[in-house]
This record gives sequence, structure tokens and C-alpha cells, in this order.
Amino acid sequence: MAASATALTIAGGAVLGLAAPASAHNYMIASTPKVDGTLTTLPEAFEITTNDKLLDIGGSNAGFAYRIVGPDGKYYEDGCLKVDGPSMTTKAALGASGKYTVEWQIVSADGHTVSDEYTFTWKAPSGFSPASGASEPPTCATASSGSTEAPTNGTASRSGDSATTDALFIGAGGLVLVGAVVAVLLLLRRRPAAPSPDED
Ligand SMILES: [Cu+2]
Repeated sequence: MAASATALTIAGGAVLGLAAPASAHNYMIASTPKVDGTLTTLPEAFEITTNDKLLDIGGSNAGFAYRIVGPDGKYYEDGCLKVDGPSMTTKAALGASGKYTVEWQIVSADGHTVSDEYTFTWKAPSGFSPASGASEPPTCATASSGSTEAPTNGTASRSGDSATTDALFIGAGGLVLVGAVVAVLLLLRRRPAAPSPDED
């Protein structure tokens, strides 16, 4: 009796332990526009706020994305996004009225990427001149002004290098992770399907 209770406790702890990393990921707690909401005027900025600080290494926005996709499948965001604490913002000039989709991706405080999407309805005010949208996600027109980056001993090009290096590190980490997952999947696939009674 006592032994099995202990076993249960250990098993329960293991389950909780496994679940913990997933629950540590940032999740969206507020947004402009709201999920399934209706916009009747163009907001100053589109915003997604999460429950925790976002991880914007080197202020490079690496791993972050913010897209406003129209009913015509075109992209209406300007391609520039700002990460500030738990929030990410972008500006967008919407087109014709209809159902739009917000596609977002952020880097959690623990370094993992989280993405999701939601829809909202755009009811353009009278006299609104709709934007035409872009068939490909636009890139930010102004090369990162780096206004938030504190000047260091290095030159501007040096700090740019370090941001690129950070992005490369993240990219390499992602590749290693993907490689590991693929390797495991291949190993599982290769295992001969030995007739084992407990698999049926
Ligand atoms: Cu994680």
C-alpha cells in the first residue's frame, strides 16, 4: 500500500516535472485588435502582449514575426516590429473591409519560439482609402535605427555583427534541435516491426 502510494507520488511528480517547461512558455494575454474582435478605426499600432518578458536577443527581433493577412491573402503590416518587455507591436495599413488574420511568432522568456494566429473583422470607416497590401510579407523599410541600443565601445557595425552572431547561434541551435528530432524519428522508423503481443 505504502509502496504503491510512493510510486504514484513519484510518477505524479515526474508528470508534473515534464509538464513544467511547456507551461513556462509565454502566452498571449491581450491584443489589439482583440481575438475575434471588430475594428472600426485603424489602431495606432497592432499589439500582442504576453504574460512574461519576451527574449529579444541583441534587439535583433530574431525569431519574431507579426503578419496581418487580409481576406485577399495579402500582407498589410509594414514589416517593422517592436519588442518591448512582454509586448510586440507593428503598424499596418489595412485594405478593404473583411476578415483579417493576425499571424504572430514570439520568442519566449526561456528561448523557445511560440506562434499562433487569430482573426478579427475590419469594418472600414466611410472615406477610408484602403491599402493595396503586398503579396509577400514586407520587410521593414528603415534599416534598424538601433535607437534602443545603448552605445558600447564598439562601432555601430560591430554591434550589428553581434546581433547577427546571436541570430546565427539561435539558427544553429534550431538546426541541431531539428537534426536531433529527425535522427530520433529515423531510429524509431528503422526499428523492425517485430511482432510483439503488447503492441496489438
Ligand atoms: Cu520552452
